[in-house]
Amino acid sequence: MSNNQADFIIAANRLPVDRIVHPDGTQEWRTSPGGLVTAMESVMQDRTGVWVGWAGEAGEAPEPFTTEGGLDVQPVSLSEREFRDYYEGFSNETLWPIYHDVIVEPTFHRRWWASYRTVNERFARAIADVAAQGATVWIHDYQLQLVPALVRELRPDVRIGFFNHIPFPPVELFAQLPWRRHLLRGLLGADFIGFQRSTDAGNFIRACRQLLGASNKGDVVTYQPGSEYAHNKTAINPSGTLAVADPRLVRCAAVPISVDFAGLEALAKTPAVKARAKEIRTSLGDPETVLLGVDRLDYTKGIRHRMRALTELFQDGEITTPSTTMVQIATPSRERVAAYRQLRTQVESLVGRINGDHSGLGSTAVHYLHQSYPREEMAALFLAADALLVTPLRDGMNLVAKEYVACRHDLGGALVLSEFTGAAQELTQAYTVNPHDIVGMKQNILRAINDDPQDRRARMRSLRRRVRNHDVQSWAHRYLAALAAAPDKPVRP
Ligand code: GDG
Repeated sequence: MSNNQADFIIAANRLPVDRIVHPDGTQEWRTSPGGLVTAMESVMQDRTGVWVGWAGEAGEAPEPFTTEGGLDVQPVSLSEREFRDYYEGFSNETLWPIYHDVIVEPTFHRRWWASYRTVNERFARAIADVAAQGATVWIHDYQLQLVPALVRELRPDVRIGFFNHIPFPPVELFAQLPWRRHLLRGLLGADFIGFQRSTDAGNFIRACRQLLGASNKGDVVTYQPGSEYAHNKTAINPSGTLAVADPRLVRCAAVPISVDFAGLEALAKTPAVKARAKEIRTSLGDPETVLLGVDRLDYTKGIRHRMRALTELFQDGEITTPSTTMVQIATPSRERVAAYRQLRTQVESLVGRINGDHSGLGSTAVHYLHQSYPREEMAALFLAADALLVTPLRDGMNLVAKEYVACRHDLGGALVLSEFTGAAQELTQAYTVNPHDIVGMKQNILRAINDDPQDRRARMRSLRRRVRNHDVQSWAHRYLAALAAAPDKPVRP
């Protein structure tokens, strides 16, 4: 893609491609399948689109290229040091814990913040370089919160949307961030900011009111850049001036993300996946009940709480091997971050204890797999499981819950779902749990297993209806319609 030609730009920390090096030394870039890619394909049809992001390898960025799937990508470079400071540091050790209810303590380093700013500036320049006059720019997630305002400065002609995939925290937690106002001002460069839940949008609006002196009418925030310095004598204006620019209107609303329902359903209906699901049950010893957990190994996902409930269910004799077994897929994640290494040790010690106490020869209580699998295998696991346990302490949405529902074309299975996920707002027919309430969680796991099959099927039917009618394609269309209609024009007082 040459300069200034794209009328639709997606910017996300990571490009949806992986470099594959073949044994003969040749290499190719393979598009990693995922909901976001499918959604983008469905909205890119009549547009000249380009995806701006990091290609996944530190050092110099590869030249822009087109994948074999026809996706134009514009790689942005990250040095090894930037990967540590901007990505592992500021994004994952500062922002991630603050945005997830401070489940672990956040770490603040000025060096990390400086790197976050530098990388956000680089993304903004890359976007400004490829954008055609009047283009639409859609920026994704917490790693790029300064990009909307930076792009607006470089290219006031483009329309800018931002979507936050993770929760937006209550202002009491957000206010801990030494750079809280910079982040808000960065986001307010957008015309439309989408969140997973209306609570997230509300939290953001409250933060803008309290920390920037912005006002709002419903979901539209009016912000006058520079005005907070006039009102708040303690805030330092970095430019040293009191210049107040035109007020901006920014709409902030919930547009919950979803999954490719039709694609997943079709995958789960293939003979190969159905046969594999049977094979999985056989290899588990044909138990009556298979429980399943699928998570990135992240402290937000509530894996420890789930294992505690499971321990007690085995201890109470409510479930026993070999008739019940649990499969826990824990996909490796952020392994250089200390909190993730600690979590791995804790989860593995809990699993080891359950298995030591409750497994027998040839009958394992918990099959724990610290690996990632192809999507066909995931679909087969979903089909094989009598109940999926999704128990995060906080989760923006949780796509795994929706993927499970999309795969259960047989109306089998049951979903146990934490009320602290975005998905719980929509999937009200799930067995809802508070993961901090071990007693309640145990009761609901048992209900999910033992309820009348008719009731379970009715619940699954209703869950499927919801996800079918609100799939990832409709999410992308809804988002872009809201962005196109956003009240971006500056209002003269
Ligand atoms: C963030 C927010 C929000 C996992 N292991 C394997 C695998 N996966 C896939 C799942 C699912 C995705 O990864 C994980 O998505 P989640 O939504 O569950 O969680 P996060 O990674 O934390 O995502 C979250 C999401 O963004 C989207 O907005 O919902 O709240 O935290 O698609 O299936 N896929 C394959 N093999 C694995 O081993 N193929």
